[in-house]
Amino acid sequence: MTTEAHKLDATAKEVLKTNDKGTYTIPTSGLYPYQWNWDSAFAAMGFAQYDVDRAWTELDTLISGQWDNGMVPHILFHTIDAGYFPGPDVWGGTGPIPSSGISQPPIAATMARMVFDKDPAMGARRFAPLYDKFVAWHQWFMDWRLDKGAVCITHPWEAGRDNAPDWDGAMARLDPVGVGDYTRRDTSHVDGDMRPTKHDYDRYVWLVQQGNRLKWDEAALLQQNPFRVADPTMTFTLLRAQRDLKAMGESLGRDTSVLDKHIRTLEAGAVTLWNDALGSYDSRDAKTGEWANSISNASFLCWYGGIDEPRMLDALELVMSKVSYGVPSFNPMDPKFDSKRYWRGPVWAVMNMLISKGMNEMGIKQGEQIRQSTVDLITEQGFAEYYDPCDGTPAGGHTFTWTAAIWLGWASPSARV
Ligand code: 9WN
Repeated sequence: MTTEAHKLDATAKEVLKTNDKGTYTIPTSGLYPYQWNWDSAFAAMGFAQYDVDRAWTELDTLISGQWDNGMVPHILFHTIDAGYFPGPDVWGGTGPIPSSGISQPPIAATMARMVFDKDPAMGARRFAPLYDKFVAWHQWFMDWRLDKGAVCITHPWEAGRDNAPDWDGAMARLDPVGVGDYTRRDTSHVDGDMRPTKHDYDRYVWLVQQGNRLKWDEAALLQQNPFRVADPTMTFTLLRAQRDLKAMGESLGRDTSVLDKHIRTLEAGAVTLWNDALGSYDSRDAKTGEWANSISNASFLCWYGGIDEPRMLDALELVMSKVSYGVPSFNPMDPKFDSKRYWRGPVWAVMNMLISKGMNEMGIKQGEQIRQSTVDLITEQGFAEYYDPCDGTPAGGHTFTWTAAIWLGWASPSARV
């Protein structure tokens, strides 16, 4: 391993240490001062490179926020911080810990399996009490979020790809009447040009207010929430998570037959996200049936979900050929592409890992190209939240947990031994 890689390993551990609150990790101070669901799962995978026990603690804390209906929230507000909006009072979450009222891409079972494999004896002991809780969380998606077997989001934040063009149609149809005045905090931490617009925020906040008003009753939300989009992020990550949960369940000697059924349902759901005219997996508005016509980085999660779709290789080659650092979060040939604005163009190390991991497992050589691009970005630009895919400029928050975790657990040469 090179001296530079050694140094980056040390810096990445420092980033995790800086953001470590003892039993959970924040994404970065200031901009995101709480525990986020998928960020935490990535953090566990990073910790597992040098402290497997701490990795399990991260997952324990995440699952300790689980609601009675099985949902594991996207944010846990452990201690109140006025620097983030919307906080727990706006959300009105009904779980054991103040929280948001929606979930996030369910990658935690997959990350738990990576942690499990680091020390199978400890894994069996630490995961045994979590197994049923993961089954219940995944069941909540199956009960409340399916459309033709594909997994829907009920708020753009649920997919973790907040302002992706995938939701533009559904967002335009929302009328955020009565949203009232509010003060954004995100734009006091980072440049507003790198963040979602006011048009988006009015609708994000309105959807939160609506959920709070309905006490996050999923049956009522199913009737009344005008936003419901079936999305490749959720569908492929849940499909993958069910497979990993099944593998861990089997090693614990549990009956996993219900997971087999879910896997079949989700595989059929994934087929309904294929947009033939676009030649790509796409998001579909569950209210109108309309395609988003979006080739996003989530479209390339098919391999991670266990589905080999050779036509996605053509799409990948095309988008990669238009940028210096892949994988861009949105098609660079589309007029809506914006290289600096969050999920409308920038490249994200976390998505790269999921895409590449899936490809590598299927023996698809382009997966290594994506890993190398991620190594270059982190080596040249450090541990940013995301990067401009055209010139690599770091964007959003800095000293970022998930990028450090991706380095330690996947991109670094030390992760490969
Ligand atoms: C809202 C923490 C989170 C990530 C999301 C990312 C961003 C939050 C925000 O930050 O979303 O959940 O306030 O912008 O889009 O994927 O989990 O890093």
